[in-house]
Amino acid sequence: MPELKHFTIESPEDIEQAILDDGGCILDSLLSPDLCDELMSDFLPHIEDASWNNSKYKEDEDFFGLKTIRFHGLASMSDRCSEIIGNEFLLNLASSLLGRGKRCRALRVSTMELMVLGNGQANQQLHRDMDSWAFLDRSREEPLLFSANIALCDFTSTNGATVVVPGSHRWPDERKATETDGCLATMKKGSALLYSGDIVHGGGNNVENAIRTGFYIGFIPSWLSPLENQMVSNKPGVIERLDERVQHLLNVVPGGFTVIP
Ligand SMILES: O=C(O)CCC(=O)C(=O)O
Ligand SMILES: [Fe+2]
Repeated sequence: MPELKHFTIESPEDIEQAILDDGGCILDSLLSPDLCDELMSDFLPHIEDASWNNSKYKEDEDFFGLKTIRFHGLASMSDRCSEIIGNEFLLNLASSLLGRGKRCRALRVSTMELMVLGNGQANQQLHRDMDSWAFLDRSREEPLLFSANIALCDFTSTNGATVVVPGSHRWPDERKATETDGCLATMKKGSALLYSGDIVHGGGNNVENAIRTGFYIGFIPSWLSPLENQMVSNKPGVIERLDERVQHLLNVVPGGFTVIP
């Protein structure tokens, strides 16, 4: 069985190399457990109010599954989102990774999503997040989407830890993953699965009687269209009150976050 390498924030170069070589890795202890608990207490009332498979679109069931709750507009639910959007470590890594091809001079956030899996959620369809921009070819070294799925609780082999197929970011589209190609991104609360938009992955199977919650944030070059319009997904006035730098990252003020040359 393949495995994902684990790192700490002390080794940014090794992390970047692992994302280039394997398509992803796990960063232990990105956020403090206290910050995760605070984020969860902000999100919990919204989760409790929502129904399973809360997408407006029936066809989304096939992709997301039946026992999942997904939210956008996260800045309206928690002021602490700014700490993730402005996280220096993630921004520097995103800047270094996306900047490799010299085709990205500024970056921004594509979307943030809360990914809640409940008891009975089956394995999600395996996919590449880059498929959201289906017209882009994948024959380049650097990713055009760099994502973090931050564990707001422990991700275990029984509560839906993400299934990841290391190396699949370099596979041709027609190659299908078999069961032995994948591994589970098990990790502690506060750790994050860091991955290229080209890697094959999907949410795992939750057989526990507790929810599994991941906080997704994806970074793209500023010339690519973001998936989420934060002015539309958030309540009026919320985004306008955020730091100028965060507003740049959320595409409200033009310019994005300048990539280190
Ligand atoms: O829930 C997860 O761990 C991953 C979900 C995912 O990959 C997606 O919805 O794109
Ligand atoms: Fe995904």
